[in-house]
Order: sequence, then structure tokens, then C-alpha cells
Amino acid sequence: MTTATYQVQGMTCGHCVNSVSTEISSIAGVNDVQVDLGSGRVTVTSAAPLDPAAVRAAVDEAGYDLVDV
Ligand code: 9UX
Repeated sequence: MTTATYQVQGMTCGHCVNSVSTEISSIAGVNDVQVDLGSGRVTVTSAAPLDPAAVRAAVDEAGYDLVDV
């Protein structure tokens, strides 16, 4: 089990949160996604090691941008 935190730019409402959560949840191994709308912080818990490129692609697919840290 691994947990990683990302910063997502552009989410402004609950629907944005749902879109990002749904896309990231579709990544193999992911079993929990927590999104804090106010800060843009997204915490992903996964049974398998997370591929940062897959997370980036999922966020992009939802229509938002993953902030590089
Ligand atoms: Mo409504 Mo959130 O357009 O982008 S889904 S503000």
C-alpha cells in the first residue's frame, strides 16, 4: 500500500472534484482518492506503486493540470 499527494490546478467546484476522483480511481491499483477542493491537494492510496505519468494523464483527462512540485 502506498500513498502519494499531488497538487491539482483549476478545480473550482464539487463536479471538478468528482471528475478528478473518478479518473484517478480508474488507475489500476488505486483504492482511495481524497480531494481537498480548497487547497487542490489530492491524496491517492494505491495497492500497487503509482505511476506518476498515469496520474498526470488521469488529471489531464479530467480537464485539469497536475502541478509540478
Ligand atoms: Mo463547473 Mo467545476 O463548470 O469546473 S465542473 S466549476
